[in-house]
Amino acid sequence: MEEKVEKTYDSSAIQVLEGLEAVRKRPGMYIGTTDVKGLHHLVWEIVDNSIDEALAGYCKNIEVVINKDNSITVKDDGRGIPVEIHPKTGKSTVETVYTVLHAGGKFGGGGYKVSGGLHGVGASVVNALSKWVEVKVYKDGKINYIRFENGGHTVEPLKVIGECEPNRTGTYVTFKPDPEIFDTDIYDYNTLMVRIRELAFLNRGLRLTLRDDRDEEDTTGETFMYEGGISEYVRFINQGKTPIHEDIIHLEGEENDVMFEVAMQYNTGYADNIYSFVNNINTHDGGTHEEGVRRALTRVINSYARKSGILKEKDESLTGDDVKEGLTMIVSCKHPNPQFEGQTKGRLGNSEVRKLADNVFAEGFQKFLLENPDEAKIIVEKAMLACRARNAAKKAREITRKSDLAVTNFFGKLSDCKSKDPKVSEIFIVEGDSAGGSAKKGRDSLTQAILPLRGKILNVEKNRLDRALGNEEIRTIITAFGTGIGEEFNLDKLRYDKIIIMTDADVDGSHIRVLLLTLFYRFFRPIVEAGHIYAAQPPLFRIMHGKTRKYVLNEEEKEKYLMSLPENVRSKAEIARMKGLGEMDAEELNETTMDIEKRTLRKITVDDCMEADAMFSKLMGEEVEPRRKFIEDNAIYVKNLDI
Ligand code: 1YM
Repeated sequence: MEEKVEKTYDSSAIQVLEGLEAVRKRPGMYIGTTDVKGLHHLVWEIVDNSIDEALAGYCKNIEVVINKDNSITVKDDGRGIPVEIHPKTGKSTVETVYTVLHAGGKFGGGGYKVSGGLHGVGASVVNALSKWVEVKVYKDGKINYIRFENGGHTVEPLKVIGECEPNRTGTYVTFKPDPEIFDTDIYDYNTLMVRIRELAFLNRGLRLTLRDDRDEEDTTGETFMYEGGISEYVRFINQGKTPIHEDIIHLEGEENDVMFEVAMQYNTGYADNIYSFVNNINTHDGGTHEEGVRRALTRVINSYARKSGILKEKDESLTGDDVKEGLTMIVSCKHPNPQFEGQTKGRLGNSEVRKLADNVFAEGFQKFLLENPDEAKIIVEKAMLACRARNAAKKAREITRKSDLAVTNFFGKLSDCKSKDPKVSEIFIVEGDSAGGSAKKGRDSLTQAILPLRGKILNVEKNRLDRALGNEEIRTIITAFGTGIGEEFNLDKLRYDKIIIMTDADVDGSHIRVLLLTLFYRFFRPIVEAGHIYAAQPPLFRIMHGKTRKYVLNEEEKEKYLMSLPENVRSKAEIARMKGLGEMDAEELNETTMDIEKRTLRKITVDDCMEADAMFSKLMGEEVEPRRKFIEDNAIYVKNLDI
């Protein structure tokens, strides 16, 4: 008998090493990637164990420290990982948790055991992929310590290294990712901070701290704790937006150990910000929890709108799209046995959750509407406006779609290029008729189309798609692009490879650029994302000496060029500051700004557009205070705000 026991023990020990070796051989299977994302994933695997302990009701504080050597320490004040000998492995439970693959869930019992990152495989995976790991467990007045090296080999088995106050408990883990496994070993503070803040929002009352010991100045770290939980998350997202009702609606319910909660608030904008989570994991593709809420939201608003008489019998019912306009919403579900579906496992599949979400939301939201008739009216009317706009936009789209591309009149002032090959075609959107005229003369008409813009295009901040489509310049842009808009948008139909914004380098020029970027960001985001938008860079200076004409983009280049000239030439050089595009003749414009060989273009990124959008909201949105502040701060630069 005894022999048999020993044998079992031996073989399980071999299994252990094989297990962790498998993780090192194919790390991608366990943590997705070994790039910077995988590096950060290790932190979440450890933090998840602390979060589980918090969900079980035993842990109130979690601290994450980036150490000087880019190792990470995670501390919690939970019960501490059990230290007694584990019956199956004959080793301490701590050691078992850190050396047996998938050990985490098997030992506990009860609780959610669920937070888990992408793969939820836990501590042993971190150990397998680390140069070294140290675990300290504070429990029963003792400090227990164990150390692993080189992919999870126990070098110091669990031992007591000191004493602590009898009621102090917790687990401290420090690990150093193995540089042989990861492409990089540098942790990014912001990446850790954003997720830690999110975890604080998603687990109300839990205190999470992040400290960066690489930073001499960071002595206290940043602490995140939100008594309001996801309500505070909604308020955080709606910062800088204008809510249309003061109170954030927060509803929750529980059934068979499944917890469901939702927080929401409408703002005056047209976009929706709906995020859903299951066990603190973002469900990008939604799933049953989100579906339940959306279904109930549409149903309850319609039924309230009808019963209260705001929506008349002849009016059509509001759709899911109508009721989510300007909605910021966080949906969070905690489930002991979540089924994640879809290619990226970003969808919750458990069908019972749909009903729970629907019931909890419908009941609570209906109550809110009945108890707050003023807010209810504002919310319903907003959805009705969205509905009207949707119908108007549909009509307008039909017009742009039906239009015959051959009818040049419909293009307004567009001078199209001869080529119909999108790969070689480009369109210049040019500020002003006079620059437009020069551009038309100076262009390569085979591949370059010119669209002059008269004055300033419509302010899309204050106008929905339907109004925007009523604006001739915008309609011309849409028709010229060929992609359609809204539901019918199709990037494959884009008629130009490059869309080049050509504006003056002054305040008006930058206004037009901001307006265009905002338009693209709101209505043509995929075009921006695919990298088709550019800004032309007209020169700021012309330097003439002898027969040479040299154009330079900025002050710095001017100095550089002048310094490269011999002294006697430099002193005679004539330097002119270019006032605007209109000042250049066709030949000059071609040479400096349009010629594929000579010009400089700047690619516009989504970040540029987001910045433009934010600036635009500040300038043109309904919030008066940010606009006042912006004008005050920038009064010396901004001369003309009458867009
Ligand atoms: C910094 C990392 O791992 N905390 C942690 C882990 C555990 C417990 C408490 C715990 C769980 C249970 C009972 C239980 C774990 N225990 C296990 C296992 N922080 C960190 N805090 N007692 C303590 O689930 O029943 C795995 S993780 F399996 F040993 F119970």
